[in-house]
Amino acid sequence: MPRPTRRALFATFGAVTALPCLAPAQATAQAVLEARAGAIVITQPWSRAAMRGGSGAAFLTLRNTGATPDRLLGASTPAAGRVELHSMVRDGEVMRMREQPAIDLPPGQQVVLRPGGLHVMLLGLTQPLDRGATVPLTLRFERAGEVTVQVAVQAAGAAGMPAAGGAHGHAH
Ligand SMILES: [Cu+2]
Repeated sequence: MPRPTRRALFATFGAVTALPCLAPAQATAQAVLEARAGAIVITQPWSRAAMRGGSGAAFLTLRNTGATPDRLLGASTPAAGRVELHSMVRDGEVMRMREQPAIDLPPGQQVVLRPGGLHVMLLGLTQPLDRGATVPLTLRFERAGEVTVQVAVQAAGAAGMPAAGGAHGHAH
């Protein structure tokens, strides 16, 4: 386990001050949310509506703007009893979720967590994920420390965040 360093703590404070103001929960939840932890830029965290007691998944884009590799080690939220990092792997004809110990973030690269791929699994929801609401999700990075982002809950079948301005909402 990496020990917390002064650098990581500093990164955490930097990230907190960079958090955007929270929009009212009934707003469209489509604002482009961006947060930063050290060299890691997190954009557009989103999820799908889900019932209390069930499970859900959070999706987001992670960009390592630094020159050093980092890793997403885990996450937590008051909205779920347990949070895991998952990937999807093919098992014969079906895709199955598999827990990942970490998600690698190579320097200068972007990693997209999305439906059908890597995701943050929210198990045992302690509250419903209501469309239009936001839920806090604290991400823990090996180097960059911790940052809390606001996950925008979309419709149950949503494929992604609505595009800013609505011009590119649905690609066919
Ligand atoms: Cu999963």
